Amino acid sequence: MTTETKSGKSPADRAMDEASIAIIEKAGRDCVDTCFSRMDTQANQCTFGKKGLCCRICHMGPCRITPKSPRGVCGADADTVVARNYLREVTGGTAAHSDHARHLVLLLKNVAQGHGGGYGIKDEKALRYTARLYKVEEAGRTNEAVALDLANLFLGEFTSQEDPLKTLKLAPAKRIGVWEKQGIMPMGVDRMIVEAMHRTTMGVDHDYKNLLLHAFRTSLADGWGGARIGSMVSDILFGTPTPVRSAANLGVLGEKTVNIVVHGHEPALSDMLAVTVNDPEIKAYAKAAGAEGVTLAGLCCTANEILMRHGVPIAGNFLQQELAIITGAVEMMVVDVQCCMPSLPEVAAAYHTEVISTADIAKTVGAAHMSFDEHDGAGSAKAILKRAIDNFKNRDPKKVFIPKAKEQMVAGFSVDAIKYMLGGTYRASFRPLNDAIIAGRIRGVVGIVGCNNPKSKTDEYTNELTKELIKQNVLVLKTGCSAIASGKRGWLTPETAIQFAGPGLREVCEAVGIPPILHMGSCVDNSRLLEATTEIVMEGGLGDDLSMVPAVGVAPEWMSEKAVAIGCYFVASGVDVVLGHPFYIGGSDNVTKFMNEETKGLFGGSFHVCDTAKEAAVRCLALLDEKREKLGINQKAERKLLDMKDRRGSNV
Ligand code: SF4
Ligand code: MSK
Repeated sequence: MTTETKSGKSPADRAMDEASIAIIEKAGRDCVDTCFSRMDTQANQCTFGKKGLCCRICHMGPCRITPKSPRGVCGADADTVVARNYLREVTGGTAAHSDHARHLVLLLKNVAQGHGGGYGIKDEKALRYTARLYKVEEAGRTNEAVALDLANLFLGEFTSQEDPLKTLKLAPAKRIGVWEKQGIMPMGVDRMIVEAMHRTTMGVDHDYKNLLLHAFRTSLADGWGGARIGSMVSDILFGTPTPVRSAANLGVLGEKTVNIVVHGHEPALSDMLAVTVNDPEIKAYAKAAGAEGVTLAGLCCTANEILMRHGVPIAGNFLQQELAIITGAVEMMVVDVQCCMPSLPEVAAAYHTEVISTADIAKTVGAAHMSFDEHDGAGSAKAILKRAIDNFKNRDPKKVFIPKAKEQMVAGFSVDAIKYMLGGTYRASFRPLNDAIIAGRIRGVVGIVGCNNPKSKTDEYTNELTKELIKQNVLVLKTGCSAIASGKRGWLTPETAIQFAGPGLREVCEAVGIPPILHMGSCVDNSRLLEATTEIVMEGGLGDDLSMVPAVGVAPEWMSEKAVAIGCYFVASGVDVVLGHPFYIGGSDNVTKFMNEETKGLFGGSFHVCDTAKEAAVRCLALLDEKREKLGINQKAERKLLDMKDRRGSNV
């Protein structure tokens, strides 16, 4: 039984977009529970949990820290308990991104050894460029030989016990110096994760600062390790994204086609589905089943991966996963890993939708499991597509309502693509962007990333902040569900958002033909934001470290442990991060002070919590202006020709 009205909130209070509002209303009529109604039944969420003050690390507890009982049974105080809980969150997020990346590295190794099961090296240029970054010999060698060396090197990034990650060397030299000085150079990803779990078990690390420094070290193993490797290997295997037109929101589902929605994060299966869906055999199979064809659409970051490489349309972001099923028009939802709600089979039971899990590490009660065999990717993809087509006959037209909402969008702005857009084939570089920032036409760059969360109105904060920032001549880079929020709003085409952009930003965007809001990928691709900031440093004229660039990160409506890890690696990289709601650290003043103030002195960036989009916009602009002031470019300057010394600006 639905509880949509228990909190007194109407569907229009839950989401910004008409499609979501209409389907939340339909959920009420169909008596189907969603995360929105369950948010109401969870109304009084645990205040100890929110403050990070509940410890269940050993079985003398669980202990709750209060003014009357300021220490757990073992003697742990609020600082220790809060810091330990926090480090475990960062570890969870790092593990998620990194396991995703490891999976792709193993696929690359299989491809290199000749048993790639239909996968191959799609982007030779990316392979050879990446090999050169890591000083892997590539000239005169076959793609397979280079790929094997690279895959083995990447596997070493997970297992290295004593040596720091090689991927850290992709950062500016000055930043590496900061990490060395603060003692947070991470060794192998796996070692960092194991060490974090060891440190936080009962009776080990009790010093909150020591615990938090390891949180930053672990997060670097994510952003400058697992996540960065994940993006690089994806580009090699599936192609480096280039701008591509597509559409977003539930209106992408077809009335007369078989609708298959892929959801999760890993691109291996979804990429194969995106290719196989065009196989004449599948098209004929769909026709024979009485459908006009097959519509493949995506949700969350799996969506972003195949959107950027194949132009596959987006059905929605995180909070629309249940809503897609409630349209009654989805034959199959294929899930892999991360952000897939365990409620999906229960929602699907009210319709004809089949939920299919595909990763052996991620099963859900009520979902059918079709283990994805990477050694026969095309075969697995075909079996999944045919099963979905077989289900078309079970669609009940009386239960179907597909909202019209569908906005056009352009995505696929990898760092390479941005360079090309800015400078053209022969002069691809970030120079025009740096010059525009120096001249004040662009005030700075803000990366808006992360999820949505039923605690607040879906996409509202993200979209309001985005609009305000582009008005103020800030170039906005986006990933994950936040990027999809802009797509659903219709703001990801060069023609649309430009009408809100300030004059300087508009001039630059019109000159190079880019939108003022750039969709840069999935949540693993937040590493692309660090890559872009590094390119700005290397181009010269805006300081010799990431902390000097007028750049800020924002996670407005975040919900995942992965967002906690991402925030940490941005701050450890010297980039200030604005959060739309705080971490679970409010139970310790010392931890809060460390995270929100002391990190600035250690890394050059810190966390800021802003409850509203308006407040966040003001804070972002102040942070950008502070950086501009330090660089001496806060006055609108005449265009300055830079000499070679200026241009180098970096020790990379
Ligand atoms: Fe309680 Fe200490 Fe055990 Fe935590 S580790 S549950 S604070 S006794
Ligand atoms: S999917 S981590 S809800 S961005 Fe990457 Fe979206 Fe957040 Fe999942």
